[in-house]
Amino acid sequence: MRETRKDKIYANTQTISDFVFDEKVAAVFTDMINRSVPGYATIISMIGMLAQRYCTAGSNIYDLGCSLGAATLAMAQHLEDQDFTLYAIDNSPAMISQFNAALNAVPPPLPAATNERLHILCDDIITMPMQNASVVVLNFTLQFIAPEQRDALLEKICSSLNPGGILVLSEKILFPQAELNDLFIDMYHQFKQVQGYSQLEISQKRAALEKVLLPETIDAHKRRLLKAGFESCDVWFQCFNFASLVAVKKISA
Ligand code: GEK
Repeated sequence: MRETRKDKIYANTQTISDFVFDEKVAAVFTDMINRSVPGYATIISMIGMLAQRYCTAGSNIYDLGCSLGAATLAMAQHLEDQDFTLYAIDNSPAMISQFNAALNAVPPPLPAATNERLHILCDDIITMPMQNASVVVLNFTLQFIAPEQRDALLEKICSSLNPGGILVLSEKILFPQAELNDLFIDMYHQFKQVQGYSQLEISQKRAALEKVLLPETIDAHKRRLLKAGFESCDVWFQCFNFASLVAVKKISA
């Protein structure tokens, strides 16, 4: 297994430009996301359990914005012997190449037979076709999609799901009440400090993400999910301003 490198990208004072998922970020991404998203490891492991429950024989599973494939691997490990095809998609060439390298590590994270069920693609989740899905994962990806493209993406996802299929949607979130919004952001920054990030790192990363990561309220997400055609949706995990929802497509029309 490859060593996880420590994220020091914003450790020194620098001119801040918009955050991008380039080689530098991909090289430290596992450390970055674990120290930046409270509950990340729990969410990843529960995505594996949800996939085990909802994957149906012969169906497709999609991990949209897979980065280094943490959710993909959790699902594949839970589904080992089942009949599924798992598409892991990201439009960052650096992420896809490092994900592929991790799959070829010694010892490999997955048995060869499970590996054959994975298709890792460098593609745009907005334009790529989807069909015959039982489980779709958007784990902290929708927040990076332009707001005007979000409705159409969720409609495409809902149409691609078979009846009874699910979407797992994890996002950084906003709160309508300013007092709670401020409290959760403060607690989140405290969490990052406890994880070893300095005030400089926290403020420079925040500036880099300002125009790139655009969060919404839980209500806005729920409204969009129902409008896209899901029958029901609700939050199954929340820690401060990070939440994960599950949305279920109606079993029969
Ligand atoms: C995880 N899900 O570890 N098409 C494809 N990929 C995209 C697009 C797009 N249009 N826009 C952004 N991405 C992962 C973490 S990170 C979240 C997801 C974060 C990709 C982008 O390249 C990046 O790899 C990912 O979405 C978001 O469970 O860094 O907070």
